[in-house]
Amino acid sequence: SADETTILVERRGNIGLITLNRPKALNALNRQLAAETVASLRDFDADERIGAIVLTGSPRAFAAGADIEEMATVRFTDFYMDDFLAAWDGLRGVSKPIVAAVAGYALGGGCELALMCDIVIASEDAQFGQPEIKLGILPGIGGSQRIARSAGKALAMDLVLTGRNMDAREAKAAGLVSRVVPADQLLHEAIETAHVIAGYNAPSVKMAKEAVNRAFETPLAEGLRAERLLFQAAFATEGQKEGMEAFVAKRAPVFRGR
Ligand code: CO8
Repeated sequence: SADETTILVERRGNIGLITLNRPKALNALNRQLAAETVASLRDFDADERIGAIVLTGSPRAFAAGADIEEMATVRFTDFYMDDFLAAWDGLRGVSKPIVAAVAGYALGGGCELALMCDIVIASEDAQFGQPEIKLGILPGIGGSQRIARSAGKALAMDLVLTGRNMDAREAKAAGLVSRVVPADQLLHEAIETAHVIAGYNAPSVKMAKEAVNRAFETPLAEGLRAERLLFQAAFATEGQKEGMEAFVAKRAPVFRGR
């Protein structure tokens, strides 16, 4: 029912953990789940105590895509006037790193959601794919673009046109996944990764994420210029002073929130 939440939200020290929680529907991404997930991501992004966010699903499915039941009767004009995928665009405004911990199916919108995250850690049993073509549609929240940019045209066309699944190893080899780990280590690995990031100089973490994202949005010369300015800006942060002083003094740095 609409009263139940579709996600679980926890704080673990200085990281935020969001678990997609519609396991009976393999975490199909309906409107409510989109709104709740993006709202929680933005809450964590605004929370000074949080340095990184982990987004995960269930053991059987990260997410099996958009909710097909919800979409089945939608017509063009409904979609055009009330673009319910637009909620997911809010994810691009999250400036803190998001680590996706992917087990089981990451299909359609589920694959696209993983690809919107900054680091993707997959369990050995993860399955990625864009099966929309089998439903008479095509990817709608970035799959055709992000797979083409990260892995190249060959794999993007193969996945998007055939709808076939790809296992974690293939996704890793293609550059769509950062790491592959045994299923029983997935969440631990993702949380540890988020903890490592959350322990660094928060402004330089934000700058680093922005710098890498520029690679997907601009020509090289502009990306290089943006990186150089962000690099210089890092010297305006306390964390740069602390990080370098600590190195010179052979002690561990202690980074504060800003
Ligand atoms: N939407 C709604 N319900 C779903 C979905 C889904 N995408 N996927 C699974 N379910 C439901 C099933 O209907 C079933 O419900 P019930 O128990 O009530 O019958 C339950 O989850 C379990 O699923 P199965 O019984 O099918 O489990 P199997 O192990 O037999 O199969 C599969 C697992 C292969 C993953 C299968 O469920 C499947 O093919 N699912 C659909 C995958 C798919 O086509 N995804 C793409 C959807 S379209 C899309 O994502 C558009 C992207 C652009 C917008 C993105 C916005 C978020």
